[in-house]
Amino acid sequence: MVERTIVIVKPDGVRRGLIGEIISRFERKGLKIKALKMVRLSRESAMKLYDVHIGKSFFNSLIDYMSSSPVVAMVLEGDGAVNVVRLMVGETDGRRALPGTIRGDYSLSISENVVHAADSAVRAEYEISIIFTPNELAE
Ligand code: FUP
Repeated sequence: MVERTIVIVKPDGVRRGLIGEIISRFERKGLKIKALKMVRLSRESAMKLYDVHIGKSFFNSLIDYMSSSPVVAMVLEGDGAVNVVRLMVGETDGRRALPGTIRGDYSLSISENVVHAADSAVRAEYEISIIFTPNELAE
């Protein structure tokens, strides 16, 4: 089923010059880029994005980090896009993520793990609406 999902190149990925590498992987896989932008997330947007983690020990540092410098957000479309992208991103902890995945190849950290990707189609639509305006998503 054709789905869309959202990927965010996190502040560490942008700072380390990995934007092009990450976009290339998704393009080579055959996913279509439907929207793309660089933006510095407000604390409010970061909190909405990670609302499922409110109250956890790492929540405040996660919000500080995600709003610390620009990120690159993109909407990707393709057959089974949500799951395909999660597989390409790898496990949360870069030390456990398999080689060949983005986190497995570029991260040694659980907090600075290069990319975010939505974990369901419903969640993807919610997260897309936090970052992109309807106009930016127009065909
Ligand atoms: P993921 O869906 O793989 O991005 O992982 P989670 O939703 O579990 O976590 C979201 C983000 O919270 C991680 F990318 C980094 C941060 N986090 C921590 O800093 N420490 C933790 O123990 C778990 C998550």
